[in-house]
Amino acid sequence: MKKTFFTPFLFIVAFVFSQEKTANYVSENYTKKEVRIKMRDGAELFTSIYSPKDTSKKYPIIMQRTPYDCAPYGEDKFKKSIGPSETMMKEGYIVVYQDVRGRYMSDGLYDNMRAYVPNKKSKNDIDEASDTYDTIDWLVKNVENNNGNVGTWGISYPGFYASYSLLSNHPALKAVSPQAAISDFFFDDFHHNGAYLLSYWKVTPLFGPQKNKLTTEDWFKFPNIGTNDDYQFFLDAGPLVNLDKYYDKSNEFWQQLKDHSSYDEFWQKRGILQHMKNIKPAVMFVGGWFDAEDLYGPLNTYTTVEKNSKNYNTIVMGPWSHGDWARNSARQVIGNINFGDSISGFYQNNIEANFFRHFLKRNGKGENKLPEAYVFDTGNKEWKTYDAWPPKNTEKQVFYLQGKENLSRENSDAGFEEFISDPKKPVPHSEEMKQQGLTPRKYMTDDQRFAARRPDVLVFETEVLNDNVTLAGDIMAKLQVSTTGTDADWIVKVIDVFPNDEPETKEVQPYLKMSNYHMMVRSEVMRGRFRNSFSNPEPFVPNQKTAVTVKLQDVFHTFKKGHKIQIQVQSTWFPLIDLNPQTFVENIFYAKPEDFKKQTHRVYNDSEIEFKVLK
Ligand code: PG9
Repeated sequence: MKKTFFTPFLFIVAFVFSQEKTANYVSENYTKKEVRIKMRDGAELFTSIYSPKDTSKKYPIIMQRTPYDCAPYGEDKFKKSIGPSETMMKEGYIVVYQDVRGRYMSDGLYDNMRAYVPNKKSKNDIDEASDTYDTIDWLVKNVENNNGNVGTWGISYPGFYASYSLLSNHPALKAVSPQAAISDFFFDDFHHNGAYLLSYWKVTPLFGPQKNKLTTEDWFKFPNIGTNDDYQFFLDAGPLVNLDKYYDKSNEFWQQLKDHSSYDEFWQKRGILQHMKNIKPAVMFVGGWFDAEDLYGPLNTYTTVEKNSKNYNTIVMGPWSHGDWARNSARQVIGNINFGDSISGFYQNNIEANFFRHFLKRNGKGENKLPEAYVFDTGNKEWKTYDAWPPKNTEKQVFYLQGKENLSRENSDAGFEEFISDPKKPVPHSEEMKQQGLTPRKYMTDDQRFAARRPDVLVFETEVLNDNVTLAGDIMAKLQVSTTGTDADWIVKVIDVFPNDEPETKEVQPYLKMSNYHMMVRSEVMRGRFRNSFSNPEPFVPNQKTAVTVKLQDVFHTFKKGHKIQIQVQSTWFPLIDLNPQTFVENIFYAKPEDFKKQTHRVYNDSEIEFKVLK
């Protein structure tokens, strides 16, 4: 089009008009009903039903059960957009939202990650599966113009309820898409391998106090800590019990976190992976390679279903942070890294909409071109499809943490690297003072040069790569370590070191360059006390060489020719995770100031990093 003064103006008009058009799309094309559906034990769950005005055909029902409200409440108030995407909204579905038991306008008490009750004996044996069954049963029998097929979807905690819906075994449930689905709060969100995510402390009120009436408003408050400097605030706070003063006894969840510092029956019974077998509906798991909150969940729930069921079970993993795939961002940028344009649009239109259309509108009949695994290579920045995840054509390749900061395929050194780990001067998880948003996300692709220069961060890197190396699958860091103390955390980071001539981009933050950028590709912590069992923590014997395995979640990343693979190892990561006193105590939440001691840690050169490399 000829460049004229009017082009930008016309663009603005078109953009505003399109937004306006979409903004009223729901109220212009859907009717809304609000009902209270009675569960088998008598509790009534608030349910919002959006039905297409065009009643010339029947529609499947697609439902999201959520702890995060069904706002706006009132049959005359409409959401700006409904369903998994605008594409599906415009295609036409009966879209249902439900406040789960104990939240907002629904009856009952809330139970965080409510445990599944396998052999229900009475109508009072309820869980999220029975609530889903009773809801679906009512919907298919009472909602006008439905075609008898039901789907569920949800992101994050709603993703957990979508996974849970698979256990309802309602015959009308035909397609489920758990997205960034929490599977177990001891490995998703609030803990990683037993280390407590201190950076989530501020959001515990979200699930803390029970509401005392039906309400359309939040009944919980987040603490005001009066500073942007989370690092200093939590360092000054000292032992975790000192944070009690910000929460009263009604914050049950904070109390539960403190009282269950190991993987005990409280957490175990709430994990959903143990129940994910003999699944029948079609399932499409979705996750983001840089999802800081729920990466364990989607990957491990997909794998568990794949192992224990014969149903249609697929996975989509894109270059996304938490929930990015559901946004309409033209450009997919996380922190300083731009992964390309219209990636979430491509997913919504070509993957998600096809999945639900195939199983809910075509009853699974006809050709379905979707692959087992639709995965985005975050190094080459391109989609790939495979008939399995991880791909069958990978091989294990082992590198060793050798002397002189060498990450080598040879294991020729028999020594160790050592560093002083000081809880009073912990390694920051981010250079930035303020945590961006409710929970930290940007660190997942952030530059790690700031850490590489600290004496308490060990660095090992390969020579410049002569060929591309594509990692596809999990990464096992089999460390050989020792400490002068009796407890320690071990953090392993996998970093893509860009060449000095890496082209600069407009996304890179001020004062940073893409030249020699140390891009975080994957990172994980292992709380050393849990090295043999998450339920039975054990101290270290001071100065005794000890095996600690850190499993890092799957990646799909090509380290290009001219780049280097770097591993960083450290023992603090603050305030992303809480401080390990490095003295073995029964429960770190109740550690005393005198328990926190500087210790010397060693990483021996026969420590292995095991990659799954695409052949
Ligand atoms: N799993 C996400 C989350 C839960 C609790 C605290 C912070 C994040 C989510 O549901 O968005």
